[in-house]
Amino acid sequence: MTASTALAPSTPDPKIAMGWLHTAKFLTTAPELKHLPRLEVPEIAFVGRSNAGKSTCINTLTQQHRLAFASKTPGRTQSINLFSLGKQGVTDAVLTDLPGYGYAAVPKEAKYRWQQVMGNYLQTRDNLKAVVLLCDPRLGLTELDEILLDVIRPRVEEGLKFLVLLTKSDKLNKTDAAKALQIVKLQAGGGDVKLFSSLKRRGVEEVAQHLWNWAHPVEKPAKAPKAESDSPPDAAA
Ligand SMILES: Nc1nc2c(ncn2[C@@H]2O[C@H](COP(=O)(O)OP(=O)(O)O)[C@@H](O)[C@H]2O)c(=O)[nH]1
Ligand SMILES: [Mg+2]
Repeated sequence: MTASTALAPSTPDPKIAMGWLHTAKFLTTAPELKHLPRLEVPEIAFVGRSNAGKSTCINTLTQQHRLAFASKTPGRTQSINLFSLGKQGVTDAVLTDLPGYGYAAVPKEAKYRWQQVMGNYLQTRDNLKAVVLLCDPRLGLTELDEILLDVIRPRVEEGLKFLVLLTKSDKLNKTDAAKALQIVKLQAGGGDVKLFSSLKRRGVEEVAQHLWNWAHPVEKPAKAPKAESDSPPDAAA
């Protein structure tokens, strides 16, 4: 998978990106894709194992302690939760907190249901612009994370943005964090991977800038139409 780490030249000051994220409001919750409203604005999905730190990450990025439900009991968030973003009440993007996976105590039927819901969402949500995969660096990418990468690979090849965040990086010393980063970079096949910590606020502003850029792509100036080489000399007159 390919992705670029560098921030685009049009990247705003972190304060602008953080201010924009702070506008986040709960929009809706749904048990599966078919119950979600169809939206035109770019959508950025947060995915990962249960307990990876998704909800905490959303709360940290939006600077709202109780926006996404963060829990000490893994496996609790079983719905798709949408949060709208935008200044002056005009929604210009949506964040999605998807149900976590990989929690051992979840019964088989629930696991199967999760695969259906996630697969369906990731493969068919039209306005999905980017996926942020959260991963505990002490576990690395697990089998379920790899399955998820396989599911989104065709869309990444078509332009879906993709970023892996190694959450809770405050739990590792510098050497182990650097090692984890290298390993997951290899596992992610060249995809963009960053160390992150909600607790130590590591990587927060840079991730905010990525999110802002994904939601506000710079329109490339339209190329001037090429002169037809086989048109008669007076055709342009
Ligand atoms: N040390 C540390 N703990 C974190 C961090 N982010 C989340 N946690 C903890 O990890 C647990 C799971 O977090 P949560 O956001 O609910 O995970 P989710 O299931 O992926 O939504 C909670 O106890 C959080 O307090 C972090 O950056 N550092
Ligand atoms: Mg959660």
